[in-house]
Amino acid sequence: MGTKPGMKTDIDLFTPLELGPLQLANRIVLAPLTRNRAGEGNVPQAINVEYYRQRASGGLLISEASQISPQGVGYPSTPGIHSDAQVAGWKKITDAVHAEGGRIFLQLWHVGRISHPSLQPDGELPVAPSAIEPAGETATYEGMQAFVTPRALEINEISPIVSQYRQAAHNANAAGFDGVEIHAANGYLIDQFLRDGTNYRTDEYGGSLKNRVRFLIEIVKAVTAELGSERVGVRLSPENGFNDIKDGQPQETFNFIVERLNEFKLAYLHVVEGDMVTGERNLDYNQFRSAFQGIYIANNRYDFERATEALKTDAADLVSFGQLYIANPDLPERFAKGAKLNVPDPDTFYGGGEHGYTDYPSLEEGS
Ligand code: 8OZ
Repeated sequence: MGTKPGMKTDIDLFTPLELGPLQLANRIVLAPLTRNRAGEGNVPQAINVEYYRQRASGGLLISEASQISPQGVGYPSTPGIHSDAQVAGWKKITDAVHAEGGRIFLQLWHVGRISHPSLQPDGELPVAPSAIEPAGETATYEGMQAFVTPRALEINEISPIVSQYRQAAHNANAAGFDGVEIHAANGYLIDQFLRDGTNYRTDEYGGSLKNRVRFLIEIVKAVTAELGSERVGVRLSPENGFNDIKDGQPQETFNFIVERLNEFKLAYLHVVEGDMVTGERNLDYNQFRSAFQGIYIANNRYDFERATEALKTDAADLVSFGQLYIANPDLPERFAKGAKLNVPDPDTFYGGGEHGYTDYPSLEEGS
């Protein structure tokens, strides 16, 4: 039987995997998904507990993006991990997931310029590496509003934000999470530092690639010092244009970033492959996959067939699912049985209550 070198014919989505100290039951990951259903004070509430509990049979769950500080907020009803009430709210979620035998990481988030004064403390301007306005509009409590020009961070404001990432990781641990994922993707604050299209700084955080990566590396150092590197993952999106992010040389930029991340023995690298909105895919993701010396999670529009293929061709170790997991709380069981999938309803992705959130039927309940 002519199997190609590098093929992993014995591996599929149901092969367990060791992720640092954790034994994952399968290779199916719940992608981090903003659902805008946090309670008052951006505190996780009862329906959020039910949502994660329903999805606990995935090998690993990654929480929706969660703000490290009030300044990190960019959308209505998104949870944080900076207040005691938020930590207590998350603890109920991690307890529920663990009671089902699941594993869960928290995604650490600061949106940078992808915010609006109406969402910021004291109505202040959002902050960014440079004062460059994103094109388009953003969701606020008062409906869609135009983005504003952010305020460029002063150099002495950067290390306090790095410390907030560390404190947030500390809080995630107190909330019972198995680890954290640093959200360095999708055009938010860290990504704004990484890209030449949003970072015009002339100090040590801008200009050369080495300088643009400095903010991410300082955060990785701080967070791994807090939790141990085997409990920390990083998410990148090398060619995603979401949130008006641009880079002149994404393959080179991200090859360099991946090499820098090898200095830490991270739990994993999580990559949004291609563009989130259009699905277009032009970069060579095998370069990132093979350069990274650790577990690689592939994401963006995978289905059962493509995910299985990715594992068998050694293009990934784990695959995360977004829309399919929104609509199918028992996605691993459905994949295992080759069962029909519920169809996701985009109208209920962002905001609302139980409908489109916790009321997608399991196989047992029938559709
Ligand atoms: C879609 C809508 C709002 C936020 C991301 C946190 O892209 C998000 C997000 C996605 O990472």
